[in-house]
Amino acid sequence: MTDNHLMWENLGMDVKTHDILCEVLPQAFGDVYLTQENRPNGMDYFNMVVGDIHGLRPAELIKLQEEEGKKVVGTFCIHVPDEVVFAAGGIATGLCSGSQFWVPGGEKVLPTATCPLIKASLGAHFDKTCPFFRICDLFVGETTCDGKKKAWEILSEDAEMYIMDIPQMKRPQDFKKWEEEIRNYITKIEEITGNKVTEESLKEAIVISNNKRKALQRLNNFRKLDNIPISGRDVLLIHQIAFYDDPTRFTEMVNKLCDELDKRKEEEVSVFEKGTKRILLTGTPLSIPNWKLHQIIENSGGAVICEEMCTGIRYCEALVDESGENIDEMVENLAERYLGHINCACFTPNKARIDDIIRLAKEYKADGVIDVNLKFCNIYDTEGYFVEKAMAEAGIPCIGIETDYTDEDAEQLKTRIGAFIEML
Ligand code: BJ8
Repeated sequence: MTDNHLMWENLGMDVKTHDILCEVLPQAFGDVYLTQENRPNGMDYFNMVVGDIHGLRPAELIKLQEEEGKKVVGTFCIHVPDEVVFAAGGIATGLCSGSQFWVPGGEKVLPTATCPLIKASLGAHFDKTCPFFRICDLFVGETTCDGKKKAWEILSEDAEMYIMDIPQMKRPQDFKKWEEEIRNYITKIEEITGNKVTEESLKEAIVISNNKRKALQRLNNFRKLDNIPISGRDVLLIHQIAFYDDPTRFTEMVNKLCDELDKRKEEEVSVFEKGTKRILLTGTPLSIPNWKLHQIIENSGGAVICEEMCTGIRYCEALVDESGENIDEMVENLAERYLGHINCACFTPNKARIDDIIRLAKEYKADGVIDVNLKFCNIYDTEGYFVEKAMAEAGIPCIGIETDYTDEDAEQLKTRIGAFIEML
């Protein structure tokens, strides 16, 4: 592996502190991933990406900034349409952070009773221990939950931020408002990149993003089989990398993996023993490198077969209608997909999410559902009431769990999840 220290120094990172993260991450990855048997060869690419996650892609982004004048836009939520950035010749990258390593840094500026995802994201920025935060030319926040809304104000003291005001309902006037927000976002991105979003470029960006979604959905479809040819944790990793990688290359690599899985399907290869219980996860996102639950579930006699999460189905299932002929129609189609088809708990009411969980549990033949809540996320925690009620009515076994990024509750989770799986 190349030594990235010079690049990190040039980015103004706290290299010494960051070295501590570099020491623990390979061990964690090895424990969760490399201990698995019979992994598809197509995982090699994703292993490589994550093995040098703070080196490879950051170096590529810096090169594109320096040699081609490209702008990098960092986002924190799947409601923000990447297509706009791509259409203006920019690069979009996810910034949500999934490690406890960054949480204490976030707690220096945020209340302790804030969800770990927000604390880790701000910690990664203010501690200067994540190259992606250093590289971005603009951060784009959104008004989904209260924690994020207020965190953006703090982040904006130290970085250029643009906020998209996401409606909290899905009435016709809310779609109109979201269209307006997307139009304003186009203007902002044009200003930052110095490039115009044209009919051609937006159309092309919609196709590129849809192709990525289709590849991910092709991958997810293998998890509906009785013989599941890939583990849940591998699919989670791919979903997490989707937020960072070049979209066209990523799509190609996912499709290549799927070609291999097609062969496994024919040969009825499964990475799980017969009788392994099929678990659907729903709830708050699992940002990289948050692999804790998948590891516990899959080491306790379960297989994760679907994530009704933003690091899962919510990210890839719905496509943007490609038939838009002009910018107005395309913006309307983007609004329809990015507001209408993402069922985040920030909406009221949010019955479509409950319907999705029931539908997905059937499609993926789930034996049980685990409703996951990141500690201090009020909206998903509260919605857990409806999730548990609906699962009981539908006769689908379900438990709710709350966790954070530490390993302190690992033993307790193993006991609870183990008992749940045994009962299925
Ligand atoms: S669309 S889930 S990515 S907002 S877990 S920060 S909600 S307190 S991450 Fe999210 Fe967009 Fe919704 Fe998805 Fe707040 Fe809850 Fe934390 Fe959350």
